[in-house]
Amino acid sequence: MRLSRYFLPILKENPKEAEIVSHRLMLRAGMLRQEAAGIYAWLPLGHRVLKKIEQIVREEQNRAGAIELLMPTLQLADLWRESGRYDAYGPEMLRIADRHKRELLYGPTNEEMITEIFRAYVKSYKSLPLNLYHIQWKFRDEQRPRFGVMRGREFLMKDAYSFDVDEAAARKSYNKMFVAYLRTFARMGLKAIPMRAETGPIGGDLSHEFIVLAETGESGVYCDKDVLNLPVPDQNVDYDGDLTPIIKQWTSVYAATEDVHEAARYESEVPEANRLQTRGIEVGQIFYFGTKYSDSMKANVAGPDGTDTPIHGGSYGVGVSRLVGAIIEACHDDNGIIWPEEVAPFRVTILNLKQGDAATDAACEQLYKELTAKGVDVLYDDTDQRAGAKFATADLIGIPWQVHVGPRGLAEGKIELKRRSDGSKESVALAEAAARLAP
Ligand code: 5CA
Repeated sequence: MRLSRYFLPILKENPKEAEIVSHRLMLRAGMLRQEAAGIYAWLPLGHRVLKKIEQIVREEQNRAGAIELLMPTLQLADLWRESGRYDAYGPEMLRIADRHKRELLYGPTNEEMITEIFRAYVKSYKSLPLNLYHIQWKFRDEQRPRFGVMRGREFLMKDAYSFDVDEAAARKSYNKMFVAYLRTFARMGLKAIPMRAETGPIGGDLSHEFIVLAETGESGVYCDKDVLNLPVPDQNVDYDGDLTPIIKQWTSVYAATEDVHEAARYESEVPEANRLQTRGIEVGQIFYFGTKYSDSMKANVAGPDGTDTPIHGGSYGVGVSRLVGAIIEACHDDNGIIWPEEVAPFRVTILNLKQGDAATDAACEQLYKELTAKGVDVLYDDTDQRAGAKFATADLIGIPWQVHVGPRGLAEGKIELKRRSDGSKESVALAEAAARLAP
């Protein structure tokens, strides 16, 4: 992509309305535009990151055996009357009427709809286990939307729903999602800690929130520092095998949100030097809620003995749009964002330090073409800005690799390679640059 033809509306000034660094940097880097309180347009740079995150979530859901579908954003109120949640959900639910005065709502979550789909088709325990997910926009009319994408009203969520014949099988499905979440967040360069949590309006009695520690986070948390160093399973983890050793390892170390924190247990289990009381960002939450929805909505299957039994369910959410903010909170410095490679909007940015100089232009063009041919995502800064401004923009938008191309280096056939994460610089022969930068 040539920056001269791209749409990257960088802000020079710090936007006043942004209270936390991720919101400030998203606005300054031209990733996001607020259209109404808690409702945002994703500008091209932000959209690229959102899609990268979405794809990692998708790959790890698929690896764990979940199956993707897509449900609509609008749902019938009557469906929610069946579960009893139409009234229970309260003012957070955006209620809408169509031209025939039928009551609709913009879905805040999809337990009811997926249960309706399930019961229409699945009649026997032989079709289980089943885990269906989608990645779709949600709406929650939060009383105080704030911190940009962190607490929006419209936000992108991955939500998965598992169906099992009994509690033991349902716990296996829960464990699969638990492991998939460990992998998902680690791939994005995040340390997300599973913590025991309250179930809230989703219901049930077993739940974990996955929390990225950050002072700006909205959740108060208590944990044993040892939990920060536990190993994340690699991609060869066998989802059909016994996952309980992994779950035991992660859940035997104290980690709880303030809602379910037990002070006495904390003090007896966690040595004083290991106690960590801090705040964090909830990037995902998983629930096992048994027969809560299958009882009320009559989602039964014929069990092995032929009798009708309500299925045992769980639901599993990831805050896809919130993750963009969470990653920036974890990965930035005074100059801007530092994207982990897996979620970066581009892998490489070429800075032409003397636009209009024939040799510099030619070298940049050559490198741009070579990298593009290798399938590398490149942003080529071919604008007529000064070198200093180009450096500042590149640092702000956080692309992992910067290639500085100017007449001084080129006189010796060299370019400068800068790694955004640690600022290290290296002089590399122009002819070798493309090979170095291909993944
Ligand atoms: N049905 C369940 C699981 S699918 C559910 O809705 N869970 S949830 O309420 O915990 O939401 C899932 C994830 O969505 C949260 O962990 C959080 O990361 C994200 N999320 C929730 N509310 C917001 C919001 N207002 N803005 C941005 N992300 C949000």
